[in-house]
Amino acid sequence: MTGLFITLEGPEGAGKSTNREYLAERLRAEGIEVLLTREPGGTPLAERIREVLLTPGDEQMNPDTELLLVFAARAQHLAEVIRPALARGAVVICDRFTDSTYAYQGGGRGLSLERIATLETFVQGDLRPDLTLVFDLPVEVGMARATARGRLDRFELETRVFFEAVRSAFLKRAEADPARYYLLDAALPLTQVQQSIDALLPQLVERVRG
Ligand code: T5A
Repeated sequence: MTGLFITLEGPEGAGKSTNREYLAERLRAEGIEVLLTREPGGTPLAERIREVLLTPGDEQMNPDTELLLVFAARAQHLAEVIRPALARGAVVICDRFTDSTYAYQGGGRGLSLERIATLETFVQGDLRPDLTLVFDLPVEVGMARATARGRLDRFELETRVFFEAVRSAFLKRAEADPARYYLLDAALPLTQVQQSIDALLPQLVERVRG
């Protein structure tokens, strides 16, 4: 068996958290070791950085500070959790990873993609996800789901223009590399979204078993 690194991406309220559990259960049912984690976060220290990133505050966070915090949390997460799990042959399912940085800090905040790429290589070396599921849906549908859930975090308080830019950035990345990205229509009812995930399972199991 070899490790497999799967990331789940998409705008707010797209169903990543709901479906990460579903995908993990389906793989575990095949006898595969699955490590389920998320970003920002995934270790106690990285979860503390997550709090800083998501909690609205009086002081406006500088976009460069935001970018560096995201990668600081990622460095910790990779060292403590992701790399060890991949090394022992587990499937790692990570709810958000560096595609979110390209979408939110790049697309949403307008930071330089070259600068993000430099940090990506600095923090990750040549590690990239093997497969990325992009849960795509119209901004208003995702925001309605997030709002229905209760209090909004610092990102969820952003404007519609910001979220349209985030969504386009995800779509652009998915279009540029169809071998790595699997695009799902997350506006469909949950059962249909999960049918699309089921369609992926045989090839995933085969890749893990080599
Ligand atoms: N961030 C993150 C960056 O800016 N840069 C980075 O590099 C990284 C890694 C993290 C924030 O950090 C930012 C992006 C984010 O703003 P988060 O909590 O991890 O925040 O991410 P969110 O997208 O905010 O998480 P959400 O919980 O809002 O979205 P999910 O996980 O996509 O959605 P989920 O599964 O919780 O579902 C939301 C609601 O919709 C329902 C669910 O039951 C739930 O109530 N739902 C559906 N309803 C109808 N039909 C379906 N198909 C449904 N699927 C789910």
